[in-house]
Amino acid sequence: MSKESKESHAQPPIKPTGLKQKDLPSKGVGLAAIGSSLNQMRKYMKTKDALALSLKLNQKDGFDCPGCAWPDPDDDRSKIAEYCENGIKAIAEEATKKRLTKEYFQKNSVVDISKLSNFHIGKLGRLTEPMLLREGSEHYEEITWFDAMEIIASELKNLESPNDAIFYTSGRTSNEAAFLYQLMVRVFGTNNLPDCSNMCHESSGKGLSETVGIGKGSVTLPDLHEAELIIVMGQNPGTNHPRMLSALEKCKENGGQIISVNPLPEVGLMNFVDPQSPLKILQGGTKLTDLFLQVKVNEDIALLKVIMLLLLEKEAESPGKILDKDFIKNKTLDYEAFIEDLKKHPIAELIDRTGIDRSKIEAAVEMIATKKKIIICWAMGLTQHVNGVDNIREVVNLLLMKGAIGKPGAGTCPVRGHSNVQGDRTVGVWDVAEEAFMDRLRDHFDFEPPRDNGYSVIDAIKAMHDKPGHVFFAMGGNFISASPDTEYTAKGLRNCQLTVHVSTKLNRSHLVHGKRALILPCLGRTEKDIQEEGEQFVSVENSMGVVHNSKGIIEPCSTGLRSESWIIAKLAHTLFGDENIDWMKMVANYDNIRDAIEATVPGFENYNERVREPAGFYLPNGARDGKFNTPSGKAHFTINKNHEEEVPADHYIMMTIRSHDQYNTTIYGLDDRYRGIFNERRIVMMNKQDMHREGFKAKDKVDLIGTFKGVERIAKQFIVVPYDIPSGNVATYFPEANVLVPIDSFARSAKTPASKRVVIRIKM
Ligand SMILES: Nc1nc2c(c(=O)[nH]1)N[C@H]1C(S)=C(S)[C@@H](COP(=O)(O)OP(=O)(O)OC[C@H]3O[C@@H](n4cnc5c(=O)[nH]c(N)nc54)[C@H](O)[C@@H]3O)O[C@H]1N2
Ligand SMILES: Nc1nc2c(c(=O)[nH]1)N[C@H]1C(S)=C(S)[C@@H](COP(=O)(O)OP(=O)(O)OC[C@H]3O[C@@H](n4cnc5c(=O)[nH]c(N)nc54)[C@H](O)[C@@H]3O)O[C@H]1N2
Ligand SMILES: [Mo]
Repeated sequence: MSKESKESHAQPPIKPTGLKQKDLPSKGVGLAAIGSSLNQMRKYMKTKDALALSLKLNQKDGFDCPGCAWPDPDDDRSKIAEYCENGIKAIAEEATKKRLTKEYFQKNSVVDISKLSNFHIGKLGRLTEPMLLREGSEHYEEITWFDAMEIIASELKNLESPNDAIFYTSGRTSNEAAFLYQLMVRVFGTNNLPDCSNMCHESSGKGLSETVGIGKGSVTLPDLHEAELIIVMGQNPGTNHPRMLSALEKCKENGGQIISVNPLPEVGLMNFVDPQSPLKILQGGTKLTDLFLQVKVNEDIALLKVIMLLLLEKEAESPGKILDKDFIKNKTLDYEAFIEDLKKHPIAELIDRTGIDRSKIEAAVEMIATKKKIIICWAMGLTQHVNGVDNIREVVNLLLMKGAIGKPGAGTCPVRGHSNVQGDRTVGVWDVAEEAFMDRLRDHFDFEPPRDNGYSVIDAIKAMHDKPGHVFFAMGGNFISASPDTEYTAKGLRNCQLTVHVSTKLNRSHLVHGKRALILPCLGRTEKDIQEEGEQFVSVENSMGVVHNSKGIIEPCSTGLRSESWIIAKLAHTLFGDENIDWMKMVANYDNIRDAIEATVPGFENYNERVREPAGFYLPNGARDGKFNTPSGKAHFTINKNHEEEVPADHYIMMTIRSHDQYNTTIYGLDDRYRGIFNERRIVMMNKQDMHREGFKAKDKVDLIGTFKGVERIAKQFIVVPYDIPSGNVATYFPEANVLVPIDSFARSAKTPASKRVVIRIKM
């Protein structure tokens, strides 16, 4: 074996690109953002497509942005689209004019391609035809759809047990494709349905279901507009959910206030210039954050406990004025036990842990004490911790004390990531075999679904790592780069008998493959989808539980593409024929799939009719209406603990975050404009005092070494960037630093990888 082929090629290669650091900009969005997105469109798209798409983005008769899951306004939408810089980048990435054809694969071996950066791989263009990597071959080659289906079906049938197959889903898949997919998987006989949600908001789903009886957020967009106070925790909306800034701005215009809780002063969240308002651009924009609490990484529980203790003190001073005692009495359980535990925590110790001045926390308490309509928004900064579920339950405790859930302007707001990650779960993509849903599938389709829980992402990786011979099938996504512990996961994928990816673009997961590998190119959101009974639309669910339609408008980039739904139906047909289920009829007209969803998933009554309403429809949400669907019928106070693992001397807590120019593992560009970091991704943001203590200068090259449970993991050659980050904490970008996220470090009970708290030391 050559030296080269021993390398795993699973990590992005180390190629310095020339870091430049500038001062932080004073505000987010505005003209620079418009410039940046026009640039992307001009560079990568055909003008005709760019124009057509930008006019239909997030419009009622248009297509759903493949970027984030932020909702569209129910009524008036601005015309140049519900505009967003990063939405435009997502579209430019998908609707690129570049094509990646079989000739490229003939010229370049898998190892050659894996030496390119993720940025470069993404820029190769759209996949155009199914490709096969034969056993022992170094090049992908063209294959027909028919032969591809035969290979997958025969490998699946050869498995000893259906549980040796793993079916991953990323969150761009439509409701229709997701439903058909989970149905095929369950007819095949397994619940091995890991999804990107396992790495994302699983902690939210778990924490919320236990406490308020629904695993989704409770608020709507109008609630944000009318809230008196919004607390944004562990989220960077300026980059990841830019349209959320308009909602925050509306809240401020209506007299609301905003507190943000984050180890970093995220510029987009501090000040905002609405790109749709020329007047506001001239005026310099809106100050969004009223109070910034610069919490140390993973000390949110300590902060919330101080806030709740200080609220108790205030309530004692003015009984009945601060807490909602009626709500607590009538709608909740376990308040006394919760308070008893809370009072055991010494305030001074908690404050010390947070790293925040007492006066600032008191200012926050003052704001919270006097408000009734409070919303707490959060994202990965809270969920990706060993105590991720505890974080969410602690957020709920605070809202329950204030009676701030189940009424207008108040509630929980986990801000989802992928544009249909919430919908995929709603229609059954879940490793958990929920009894009622399995019963409904059985009754409607006349088969016996498997009743054991399947693998989540962590379980799936371990199973592939420990035992050769699995079939790994991915509906979208980039498993090798998104998963924790890159080298460990790579061994798992390489152990597989067959790896299959349904994808729009080439990514590293196609290059870290099983004995055989297939790439199946599919239509993106932006493209027309024509099936036997004519042109189809799909539907998606946004972060606030609104289901609406999305219809592609440009011509598919190649005649070799198929829709995700067609690919699943064809595979299911190849596997099972059409004895119980007429798969090809289901996919001939997506109304048939929606009818099946209506018959098996609660909340989808008259689906086909309501999904054609211009703004879609809201799914039922008990917590929103103040009805808690827990076994007791009440909301639960809970006792939550932080993760108490010691940080050894001279070690740091590292969070892995997104830059402004990426969509998860897709790298749009090399800049992180709002953080003043340009032209380099392999960087580590460090507090200046820590740098001084270590003897590091700006731009020094260091190695990052994880030491979890005595096992060393190394990420080489990161460039030191002095940054406004709490001492003891550092930040790197995902996926470059994923190699350091230990496979065994994940949220208790939710198994979300703890990618926001990785203990490392730093060596020059
Ligand atoms: N343009 C763009 N949009 C996206 C994505 C993208 O990659 N690019 N990804 C999509 C997806 S799948 C998701 S899940 C979302 C992710 O959206 P975010 O969760 O906003 O993304 P991250 O970059 O992971 O940011 C986490 C934030 O939490 C902070 N943080 C880290 N640790 C802690 C902590 O312990 N406590 C607190 N309070 N804060 C902490 C970080 O400083 C950072 O500001 O965005 C979605 N939208
Ligand atoms: N260290 C660290 N790791 C993380 C995170 C973190 O914050 N830190 N975040 C985690 C989170 S929140 C998430 S959600 C996961 C994301 O994990 P994934 O969802 O697996 O990753 P993506 O990068 O979003 O997937 C991008 C690929 O999807 C394919 N694709 C794009 N559009 C479509 C489409 O319409 N159909 C199909 N079939 N394919 C398409 C393209 O081939 C593209 O290369 O990563 C997780 N990993
Ligand atoms: Mo996510």
